[in-house]
Amino acid sequence: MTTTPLRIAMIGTGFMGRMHSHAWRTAPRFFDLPRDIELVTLVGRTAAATARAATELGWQEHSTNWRDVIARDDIDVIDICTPGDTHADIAIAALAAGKHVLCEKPLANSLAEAEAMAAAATDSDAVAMCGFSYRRTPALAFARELIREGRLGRIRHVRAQYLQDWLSDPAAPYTWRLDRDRAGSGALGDIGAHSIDTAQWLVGDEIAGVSATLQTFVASRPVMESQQGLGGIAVADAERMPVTVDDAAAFTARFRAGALGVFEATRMATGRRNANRIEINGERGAIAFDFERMNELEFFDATLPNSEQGFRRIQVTDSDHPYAGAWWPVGHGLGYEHLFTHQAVDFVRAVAGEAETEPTFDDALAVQRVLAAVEKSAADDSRFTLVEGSN
Ligand code: 4PW
Repeated sequence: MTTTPLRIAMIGTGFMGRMHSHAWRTAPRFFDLPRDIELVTLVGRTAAATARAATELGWQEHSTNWRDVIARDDIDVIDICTPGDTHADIAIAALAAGKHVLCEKPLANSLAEAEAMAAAATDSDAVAMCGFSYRRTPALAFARELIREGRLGRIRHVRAQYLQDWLSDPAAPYTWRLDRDRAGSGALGDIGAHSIDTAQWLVGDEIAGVSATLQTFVASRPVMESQQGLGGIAVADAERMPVTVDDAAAFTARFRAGALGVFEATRMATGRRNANRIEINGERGAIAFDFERMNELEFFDATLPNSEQGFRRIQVTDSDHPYAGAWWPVGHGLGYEHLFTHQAVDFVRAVAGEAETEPTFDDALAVQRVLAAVEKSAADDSRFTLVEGSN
C-alpha cells in the first residue's frame, strides 16, 4: 500500500549522517510502516562535498542552507545530525515551522539550550525525539521489559560504564569532539550521556544528585591531516590545538527512589572499543549488558532456589524479543546500525500516532540536567577530599 510519503531533510553528512541515511532507507524494507519515506534533501556545509554525499547516501537533492530547507512547505521532518553547537538553533526553528524533529544526542551543549528546545517541543504538535539510539538495542529493550514486570524488584545498584579507546594515543589528532564550543563536553556528553539516558530509562527513575570528577589526560593534540573513523591521522610536526573538554568522567549518583549509581565514561580505556556496559541489581534479580556483545543479555533471578541461581546468558535474537522479529531467523545477530533503523521505525510510528514519542526532548533534558550537575560537581574542588599525605 502506498501512503503520503513522509518527506525528510537531513542536516549533517558525517558519521551520524551516513548512519541515519542508511536507517531511513532500510526501515521500510524490514518493517511495516504507516507512511512511506522519501529522502528529499541533504544539507551540509560545502556544496561539492554535500552533492557527493547526497549521491552516495541516496538523497534526491542537496543544499548548504538549513534555513531555506526548513522554510520549504514540502518537507515534513528535519533530522539533525550535526555537532551539538547547532542543535538548538535548528531544532527550535524547525519546530516553529511545524516540522517533526529527530535530533542527535546529547540534546544540546548547555542546559539553557536544552531547556529552550524542550519548551519549543512542548509548544509544538510535532514529534520531537532525541537520538539516544541505545534504547533501541533489543537486549536493552528486553531488559526494560523485565524491569517493568518487576523481575528485578526494587533497584539498589546501577553500574554503568561507557569505555572507548580511540583517543588513548596522545598522537591521535584533534577533532570537533575535543572542542568544548562545538561538542559541549568530552567523554561525558558524547558517551556518558548514553549511560545516563539508558540508566534513567531502564530504572524508570531520575538521578537526584551526583558527585563527580572529570579528567583531561592529553592537553593538546595535532591538527588532523585526514579523517578516519571518529579520529584520523596527523603529520608529525603539525600545529597543536588545545583540548577543551574532558577525556574521562567518573561520578557516583543517587536516584530519587534511593538506588545508588556508579558511572564512568572514557575514550582512553585502552583495548575497549565500544564497551557500553550496564549492570543493574535489584532485590529480586539483576541484569548485565555489554554492547561489545550486543545480542546478549545476562539475567539473574534471585527468586530461584539457591542451588539453581546464576547469571543466565539470553541471546536476544528471538522473534519474541523487541525489534528482533523483523530481522533474521534462528538467532542470527544484529549490529550497531540496526539501532538507528529501529529509531527511524519508532519515529515514523510516532508521527503517525501509532506509538509514543520516546525519548522526548523532556527525557533528553533530564539527561542534560545530570550532565550539568556532573560538571558543576567536578568544578567544585572543595568536594574533592584529599587523602592525608597527598597534595
Ligand atoms: O553516540 C556515540 C558517538 O558520539 C556513539 O554511539 C559511539 O560513540 C560512536 O561514536 C560516539
